[in-house]
Amino acid sequence: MTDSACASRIDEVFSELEARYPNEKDFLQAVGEVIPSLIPVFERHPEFSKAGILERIVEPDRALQFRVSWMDDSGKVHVNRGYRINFNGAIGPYKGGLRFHPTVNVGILKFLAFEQVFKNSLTGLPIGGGKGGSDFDPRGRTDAEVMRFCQAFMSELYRHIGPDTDVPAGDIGVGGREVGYLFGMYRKLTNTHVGILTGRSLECGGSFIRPEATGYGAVYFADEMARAAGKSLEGTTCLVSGSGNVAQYTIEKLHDFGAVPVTMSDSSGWIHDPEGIDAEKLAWVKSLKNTRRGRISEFADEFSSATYHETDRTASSNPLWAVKGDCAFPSATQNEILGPDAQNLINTGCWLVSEGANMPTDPVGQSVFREHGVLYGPGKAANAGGVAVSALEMSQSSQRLSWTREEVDLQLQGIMSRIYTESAAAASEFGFGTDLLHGANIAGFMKVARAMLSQGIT
Ligand code: NDP
Ligand code: 2IT
Repeated sequence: MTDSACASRIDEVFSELEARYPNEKDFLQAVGEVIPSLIPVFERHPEFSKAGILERIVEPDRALQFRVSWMDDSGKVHVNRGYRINFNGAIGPYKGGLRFHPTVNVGILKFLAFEQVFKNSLTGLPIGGGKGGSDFDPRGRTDAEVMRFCQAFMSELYRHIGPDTDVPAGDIGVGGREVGYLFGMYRKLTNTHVGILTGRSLECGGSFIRPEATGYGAVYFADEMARAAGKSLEGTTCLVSGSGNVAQYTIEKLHDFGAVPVTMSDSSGWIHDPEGIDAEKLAWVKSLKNTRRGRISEFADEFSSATYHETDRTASSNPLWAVKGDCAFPSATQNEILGPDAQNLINTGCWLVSEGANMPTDPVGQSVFREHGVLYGPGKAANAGGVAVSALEMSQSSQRLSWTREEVDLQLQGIMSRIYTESAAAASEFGFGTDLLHGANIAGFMKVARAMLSQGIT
């Protein structure tokens, strides 16, 4: 195929996907972000086109949907939808989190699972890509209700997962508590104690540093980007969104680098503390969010240096991203930095963005960052630390050994550094300069494409 024929075939595959899945906007956005990066790759590798790699890599290996029936504390019966998407298993068992959030649907999980394929490949570890979850909303539910829901969810999922088949973990709405209940039910149903879920507690065979890994990794990745540009995180003012797992450990690691985080958020609003969210305030947030399960608005009642602002969902921009800062760590959810937000970040002098969340910046926002030369770490690279340590947890489970905290943290640092180097090298090799978005897409793609090629048409 000529170069232009190759580019038009790639466009055609995307148009067919748009026509087939018009309602899966987030999935189409995720694929649309990857497609431009692949054009020079397919031009150089006609064998990929011949083997239909693109046509195959955009369709999940399989997608499972099931009913989850459970009873609340008052005896009322509820029905939720449960899902597990096995997107691509060419390089290892399917691996990826479970999201419990009312917005969950097939399109959102396909976007997350598709991202996960590239991210997992980037870690250099043998893990395929998957994602799952439910439209169950844990907010406002008692521990007993969450436990019954998790048990009902696992009473179907257990048939489809296994340490060499598919290994779920946490994501939004699924943390240590949920993983514990899910694991307990799996063990009860199968009478096996194996690594079928990562993010388990240490007592249940989990790994040191897994809870910290995504946030720590996003900061290690930011440090790589800053150092390569002759800059440093030390003394920087950092904007963080979210107040869950990823946001909390991003803030914890920023302290180690001498940076000053000044914002956090939840789905209701955000806080700004110009004096900095220090270790004491962070410990208070952990207790608020992980134990008392309260709202971030309470931060401003507790600490007089902070102000609270409700989020206006109808507004075209989120004022959190207009706070003056050097670095941004979006750590809540997808599409939380839109074009106007990216412009606000530029206007206030932000020079680095490291994405803890999955796909937090929309395509317009990404082009604003590109135009202004912002050091931009896309989610599939910057937040890969979480799943990387999940893969290390799988290794420890198989060995029936537990590595030390220091050992796992050192491996995490090495992995984040390699992801940076390989993404930067791929960008440069394929003519994208220093653009890490293209670089991460290409570096993640190559290993999966080669594995698919070697396995024949399956
Ligand atoms: P948590 O459930 O621990 O925290 C999520 C945070 O984001 C909460 O503060 C939540 O607020 C907020 N949030 C969720 N949905 C929305 C929304 N629609 N609008 C505004 N705020 C929202 O999840 P995690 O910290 O684990 O996940 C955060 C992001 O990081 C997600 O994009 C996830 O996919 C990604 N990620 C997570 C990894 C992990 O290891 N956990 C690994 C890699 C990426 P509220 O409490 O009000 O719901
Ligand atoms: O998006 C992600 O990488 C995760 N939610 C973590 C997946 C995992 O298997 O640890």
